Amino acid sequence: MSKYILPPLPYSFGALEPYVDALTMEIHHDRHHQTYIDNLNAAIEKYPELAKIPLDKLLVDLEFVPAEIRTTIRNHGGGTYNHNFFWQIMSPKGGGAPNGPLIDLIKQRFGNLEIFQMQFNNTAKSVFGSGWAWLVVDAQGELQIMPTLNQDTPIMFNARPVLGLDVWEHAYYLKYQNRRPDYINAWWHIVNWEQATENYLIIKG
Ligand code: MN3
Repeated sequence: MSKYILPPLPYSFGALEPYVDALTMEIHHDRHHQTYIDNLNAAIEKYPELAKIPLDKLLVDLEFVPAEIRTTIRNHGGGTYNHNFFWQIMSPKGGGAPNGPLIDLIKQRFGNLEIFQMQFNNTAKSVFGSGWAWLVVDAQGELQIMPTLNQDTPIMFNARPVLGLDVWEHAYYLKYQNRRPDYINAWWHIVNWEQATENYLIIKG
């Protein structure tokens, strides 16, 4: 039996329309995410002792992963981890502004929500090629905006994700083609701030 399985989407493929279209969601979830999981499972099957180690630990301690599968764990384990996170951070009931402690901290750190979103958008637009933009809590406990390349994940850099946006072309190309900025702007309409706040509270313990 495979160790990792594709988690079901918490909403239908079309639920995030018109901001993310149903066909993109179906291909992104059922094919791209599934492929990361399949390749992760294939690597783990070669080294069954790794099956006992949680995925986040494997990614944080990549240097202890056998060299033969290290790149596969980094890319496909990272892809598995990032997409598990990504589906949760969107919702058909999303958008607007966060409540509670997260909005206060965003204001403290960035000035206001609009400035934060502008800086986040700039980071997301600036990722060259494939990658992600993140709002994280860094090792000092501060909110930071950071990019990652390919399927690298903030936990590999001692940061924990609150919010993350996939800017691989597979996430937007069918609807937006080369217009990544339009996809980024649209995405704020479906951001699940409740989940982001929960992520923050879990990190803060
Ligand atoms: Mn993706």
